[in-house]
Amino acid sequence: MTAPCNPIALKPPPLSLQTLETLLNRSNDTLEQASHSEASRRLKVASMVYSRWTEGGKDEAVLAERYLDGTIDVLDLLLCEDSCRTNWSPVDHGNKTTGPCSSISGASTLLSRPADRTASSVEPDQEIQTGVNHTGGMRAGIPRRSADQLTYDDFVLQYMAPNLPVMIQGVTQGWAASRDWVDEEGEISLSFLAERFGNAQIWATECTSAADGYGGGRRHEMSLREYAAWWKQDKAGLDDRLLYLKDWHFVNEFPDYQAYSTPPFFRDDWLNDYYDMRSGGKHSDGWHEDEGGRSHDSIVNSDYRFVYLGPAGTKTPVHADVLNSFSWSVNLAGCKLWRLLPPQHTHLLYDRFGNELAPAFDADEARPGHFTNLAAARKHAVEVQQGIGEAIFVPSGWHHTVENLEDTLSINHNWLNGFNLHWAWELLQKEYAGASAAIDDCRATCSGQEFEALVQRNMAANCGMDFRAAGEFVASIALRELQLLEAAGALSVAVLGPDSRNDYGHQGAG
Ligand SMILES: O=C(O)CCC(=O)C(=O)O
Repeated sequence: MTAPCNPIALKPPPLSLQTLETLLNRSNDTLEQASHSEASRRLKVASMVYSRWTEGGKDEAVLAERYLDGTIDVLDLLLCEDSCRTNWSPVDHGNKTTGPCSSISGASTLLSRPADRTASSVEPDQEIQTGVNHTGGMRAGIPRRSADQLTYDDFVLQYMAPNLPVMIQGVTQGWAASRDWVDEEGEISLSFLAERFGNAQIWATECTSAADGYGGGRRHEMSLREYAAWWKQDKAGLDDRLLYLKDWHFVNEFPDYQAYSTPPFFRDDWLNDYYDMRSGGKHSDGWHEDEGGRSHDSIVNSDYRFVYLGPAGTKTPVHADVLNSFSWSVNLAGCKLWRLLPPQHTHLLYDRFGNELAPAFDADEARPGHFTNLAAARKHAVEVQQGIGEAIFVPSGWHHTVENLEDTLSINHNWLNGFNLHWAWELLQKEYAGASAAIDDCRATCSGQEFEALVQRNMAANCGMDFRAAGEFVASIALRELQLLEAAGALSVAVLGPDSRNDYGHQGAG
């Protein structure tokens, strides 16, 4: 069986009227009105952003913080109005199961979430003790749901809108990657990968010791064929290094291969849609020339869709995802241990001066007087094991670590949409302030415009976007939303009022 379709072409399922009503939280609206309100809000924001962008000019100065701040605040208000601020009453999952990795003892137990927490203060499960206690007192488990029993509406209401993690089982049926990249015993088919994609250039990160920052060590550029050769040497005990292949832009590099299809839960993905629109369907090779020669560029020309491949023991250190995006990650082979901390406790991950981010939840073992708040962080964190065919939804701003407990091959995407764009914007503002402060002493030596250009360049290097890219991103998506709504006939003058259409693209709105 061939893979269902290219992940690029797929769209999320439509939300039901009932869910729209819940999101809008307008108890007086009829269902139909709720749907119209949603369409109306989307039209308004699309009109405003598009017309401002195209008629306001593309002068860097117009992209000043306040201008975009206003734009995105309104976008947030219109697209994510109540959903991000409502009190949520998540249902009791009530499905206690064991973790997926049978070869690992003491798999996590799963719990239900408590009801009536706000999105910003919501905590995962109550603390319980399990057989395994990797980092001393860490809570076990996040809800585990079966893909064929979880509706898109439930995913949105229970996890995406309140920004809570979930593990979704059974999402890889029919994937070419599950069939061809893994053998009958469930082991990674390195020979297939090396034969088929051997020339691909990848980055392998050293995870050899704690001195590497627990998985954030030196990076080596090599071909996949070379990486497969290293893997053989490693298994034969002939190479001391532990190398983790990360962030391989597989879809970008092999757009016609159709290795998998994005699970419907994760298809409302403005970030990758934007990069697809930019590339006009043509994918860059993910590389570009710069002053120092060729370097990998996942910022400007590429996308946020990745393949990860690493032997047991490889790790990813503590981080929150790029641009405060959501991520999803699916195991094709192997088992991962995830540890996640809700955003309101992020400060506990920093050293006692608030400067350095701990590389791991147990980094205080090596530096006890330095990372003094990690014991407290562990109390608020959750851990879960992820097995084959399971997709974890990692919410925005949740710092996390990943450890491959077995040889593991996985696919992951980062994504933004109306539910988390406001967090991306918050991050960009912080990055802007940081980048500005870092070169403050240059102000006297260059013009305002030169200074701004420098700040924007550093910002893009640090977090993946400058204000111009952010503006283009929001405007493109707004326009796309508008076109989709128009094509679907979801907009009518009767619903939106006679003036709404005139706003589109022609008058400076707002
Ligand atoms: O699988 C890994 O090692 C890291 C993946 C990750 O951090 C993510 O998907 O957010």
